Amino acid sequence: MKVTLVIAAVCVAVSLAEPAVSQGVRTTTTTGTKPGRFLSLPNADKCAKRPKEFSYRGRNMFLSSHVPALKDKKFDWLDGRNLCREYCMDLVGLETQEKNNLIFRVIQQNDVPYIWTSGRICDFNGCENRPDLEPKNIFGWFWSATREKIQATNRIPIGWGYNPWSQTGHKKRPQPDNAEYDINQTKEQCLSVLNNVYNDGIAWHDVACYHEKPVICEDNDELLRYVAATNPGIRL
Ligand SMILES: *[C@@H]1O[C@H](CO)[C@@H](O)[C@H](O)[C@H]1NC(C)=O
Ligand SMILES: [Ca+2]
Repeated sequence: MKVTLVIAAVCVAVSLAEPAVSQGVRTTTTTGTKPGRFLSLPNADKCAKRPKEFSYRGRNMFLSSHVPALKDKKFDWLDGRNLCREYCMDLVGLETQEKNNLIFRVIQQNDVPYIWTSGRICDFNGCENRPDLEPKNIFGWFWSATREKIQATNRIPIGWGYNPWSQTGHKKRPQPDNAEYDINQTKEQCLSVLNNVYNDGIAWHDVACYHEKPVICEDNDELLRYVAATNPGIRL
């Protein structure tokens, strides 16, 4: 039971139909530094009052540093997901070039140094024996919020005019490069958008998930449906 819940919580394509809302979900092995952590459930009150700073295709979003109570706060990747999830949201997914351009614009116009997205590499229990995810650094990435696969990292995605992954980084090599692993065996399992940290403009980087960053949260259909169904009459 525990194992299937871990898969449902974090893995993309392994179990597309698993409800993410059934109960608190263990994510023990997925972030490394803090064992025994769980994915948060939505809070109906917070969902009803969630910040709606801007939207894309009907889904509300906000940048955490624009919410007064969160202004100077930063979050590791899982805490960032949980902040969003209590609002019936999740970390933003950059599924299309149009949406990516919108988020890059928000980062640029507000001079945001970096954010977490919901991107993660599928390298935990449930991701093994999946030839379609190999090699992991090219084919193993997905958006946790929707469990949708990310296209191959080493070429321009189909439907896009550029590769959003940076062509440089700590090792002066194209991302993802898992660079921190070479320093001290900490894997770079999470997807951050960095604003010109390597003189590379605004671009995607694989980064170790313990780093603390502001986040962009995005409405999560599954969590909104769950809260709507369990709170008759609620206005979301
Ligand atoms: C690994 O190295 C990075 C960069 O020097 C450092 O910030 C981090 O704390 C190190 N992690 C561990 C587990 O030693
Ligand atoms: Ca990297």
